[in-house]
Amino acid sequence: MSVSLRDHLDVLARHGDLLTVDAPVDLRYVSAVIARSPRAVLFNRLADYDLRAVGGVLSTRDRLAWAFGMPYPEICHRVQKGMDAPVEPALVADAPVRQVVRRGEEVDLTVLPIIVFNETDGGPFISSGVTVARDPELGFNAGFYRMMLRNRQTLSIAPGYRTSLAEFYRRAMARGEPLEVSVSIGTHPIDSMAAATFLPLGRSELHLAGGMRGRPLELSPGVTVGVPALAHAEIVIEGVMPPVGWTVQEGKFPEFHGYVTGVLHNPILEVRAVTHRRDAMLHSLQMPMEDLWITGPPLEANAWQALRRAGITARAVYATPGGCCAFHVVAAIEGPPGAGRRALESLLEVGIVKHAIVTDADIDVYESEQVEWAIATRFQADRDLVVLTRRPGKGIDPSIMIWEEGRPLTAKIGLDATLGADVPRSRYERIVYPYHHDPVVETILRDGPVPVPVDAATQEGAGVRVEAQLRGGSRYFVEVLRALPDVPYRAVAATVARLDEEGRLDRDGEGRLRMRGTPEEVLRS
Ligand SMILES: Cc1cc2nc3c(=O)[nH]c(=O)nc-3n(C[C@H](O)[C@H](O)[C@H](O)COP(=O)(O)O)c2cc1C
Ligand SMILES: [Mn+2]
Repeated sequence: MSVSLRDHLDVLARHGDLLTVDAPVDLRYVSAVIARSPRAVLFNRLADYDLRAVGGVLSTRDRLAWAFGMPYPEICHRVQKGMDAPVEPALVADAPVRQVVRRGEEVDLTVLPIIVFNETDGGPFISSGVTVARDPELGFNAGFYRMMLRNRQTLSIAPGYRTSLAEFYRRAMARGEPLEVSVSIGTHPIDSMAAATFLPLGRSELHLAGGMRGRPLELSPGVTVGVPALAHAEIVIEGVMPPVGWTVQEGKFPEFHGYVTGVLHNPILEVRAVTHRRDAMLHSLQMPMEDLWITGPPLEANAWQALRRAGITARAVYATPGGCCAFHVVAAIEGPPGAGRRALESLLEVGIVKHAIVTDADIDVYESEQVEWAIATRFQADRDLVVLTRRPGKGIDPSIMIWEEGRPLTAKIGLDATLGADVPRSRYERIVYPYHHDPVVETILRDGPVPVPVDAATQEGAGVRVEAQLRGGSRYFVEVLRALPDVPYRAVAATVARLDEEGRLDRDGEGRLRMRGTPEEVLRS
């Protein structure tokens, strides 16, 4: 079973999706190389640094699918499984991440290859740290919170105000105590996804990771703090957040929504120890692409749950990358007329979803052009649009202009692109190309020998046989062709043309061909 980032790199290498750079690279180029590389990148040597760097390991849907060993759309069900059946983590001795231990005055963060990601960053940033904390009443918590390098033994950390970590910190401050944390850098994508999952206060992402794997997440006891770290991480930073609050300037930094956020005030993290594998690599987790695919499936899991609670049968749910895998969700549903609106109302309550779309089950929600097509052809704005105003929003959404009592307010919309109950289904006849799945078509595409009806005798009898077909009842042109596989197309077309010229051809209300009746029959009908 894959437990480490290295295991994941092996998987990427097997898929030809890892570029290994052995020449020494200056850290200033690492961000751009990761951004421009079509593959994940492992920098085996860095000029002036002993440790290695790696990036892009989470940048595509495929990379996540390979990490989980399942198609991407199924990952959300694995998250759900972890939520339903969490597994207690296990402490292990002699974790690889403790091969090198520096504590106290030996700590020097500047030996770590921490990169600058973006032109206007406030400094070098650690973006890939899974921060573990413990609260006496609430237990463990784990999440990602970016950290900016300040000096040899100090980082700042960005817990926001509404995360569980922010609440743990406020509680520690109320006790007048520092909050101890461990920061595990370079984790397996399953553990990273667990840490990126929003769980209610008091529920532990470490237990979620165990539940997602069906076996305990292995932790290593802290060497200077009372909180453990992920045993199979590359690097662990231990430290405390002194009980002084959000006091230091921090940022700017690129955010998950694809923009650079401004300078904030954030807490300090005083570092007590750094431990790492002997040949450790620092994961330069690049925003936004490496953030998206670990935040989508947890959101999709919550969306499935919300739809189930609303009594809706869903076929597929996708948090789309264009919607930052957070603001947009598309669901293909089955259900009675009216289910679309109910589905939208549920989806717009999930996470920070702002725009939701529901389609019928025949739409592939992973193909944005199909979703757009459903909107183009099944949606009427005055009938199928749900608009909500003044809902709780996400503070860093740059479009939000309304704040009330310090809370950002957002508008939301839902688009019901399912077939309207009152619209005739006959308007939605799908195009089917004749002989689409016929083996002959394959043969033509392969440029192999194709059977052609050429028998002169059958051609001679063709007119009679086509007429017999049309006398047998109404037939689409293609139905006549299919009934007479040995008759050349041109003979069928010529017969139909002749019958038309002779005034003997008729058409029914569906456009099928038939023979015109005798004058008596016509009068009777
Ligand atoms: C790569 C990555 C970086 C993140 N950086 C931050 C951050 O700097 N500050 C923040 O508040 N949330 C950040 N998040 C989101 C939190 O990790 C996420 O909201 C998590 O659910 C919070 O967990 P908590 O409520 O248990 O503290 C980040 C998520 C990812 C995947
Ligand atoms: Mn949490």
